Amino acid sequence: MSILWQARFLTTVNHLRNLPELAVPEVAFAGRSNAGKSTAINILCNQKKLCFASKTPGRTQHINFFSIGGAHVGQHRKDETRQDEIRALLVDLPGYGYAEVPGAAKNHWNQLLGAYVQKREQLSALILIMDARRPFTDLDKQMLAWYAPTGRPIHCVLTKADKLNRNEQTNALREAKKVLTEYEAQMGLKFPFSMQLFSALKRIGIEEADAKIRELTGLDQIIESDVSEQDKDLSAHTEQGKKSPAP
Ligand SMILES: Nc1nc2c(ncn2[C@@H]2O[C@H](COP(=O)(O)OP(=O)(O)OP(=O)(O)O)[C@@H](O)[C@H]2O)c(=O)[nH]1
Ligand SMILES: [Mg+2]
Repeated sequence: MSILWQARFLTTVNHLRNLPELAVPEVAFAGRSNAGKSTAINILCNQKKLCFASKTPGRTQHINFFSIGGAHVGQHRKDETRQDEIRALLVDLPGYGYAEVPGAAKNHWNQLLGAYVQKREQLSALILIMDARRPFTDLDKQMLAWYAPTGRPIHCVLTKADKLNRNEQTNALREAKKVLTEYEAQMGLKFPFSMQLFSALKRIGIEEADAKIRELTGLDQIIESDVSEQDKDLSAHTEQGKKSPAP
């Protein structure tokens, strides 16, 4: 059981001025529309409908925040989150590159996205979700151009790996690494990066992504016993509110 399973919807934002003011680390999932961001978040949080994933591209049109900490895992999912116990946020960003969005809306998204990844202080890392069959399209490079100068870590998740055979998977990883190494050299930049294969369908790379996200948010500093203690504590808290059974 991962601490990410405690994820709860926190808020949805369409303007930078409405970003949540919690001072906890955030990890944001960026990528082309339809790449599989929402699906990846759902699977990592072990919840089917935390994020709205869909066959129709352009589904996630706002910045959606999910809190980790301050809530139960499992059967108590409707319990209220204790705001003061939130330890990190996962952020589902609107996908880029969806052709059928009207110009004005597209500009609005781009500005929102660009400003968020460049300026958000709490943003501790970017998870760049890319289809393993075509990593680093021009729009992914645009995202890189916004974010890389911050010098913060990037973890690339090459998803839909189920569509590739072993050889192709190895090549995809090698190619993606090459793009980032060359980008660093070309731009005279340095930023920590890592990458992995992932498939929601075949459940490839889930543990690896989970461990990476916990590392990047500092959640791996929370030892398991703390999590179960917190869960126990929260059960006691919610039990109080319930009507006691007749003696
Ligand atoms: N084969 C396969 N399909 C996947 C995988 N991950 C996601 N998909 C499918 O890809 C489609 C898009 O997934 P979403 O998670 O909604 O994509 P998104 O990146 O959130 O898209 P936007 O919200 O438009 O930005 C859905 O039909 C998913 O079922 C995977 O690992 N393998
Ligand atoms: Mg989505």
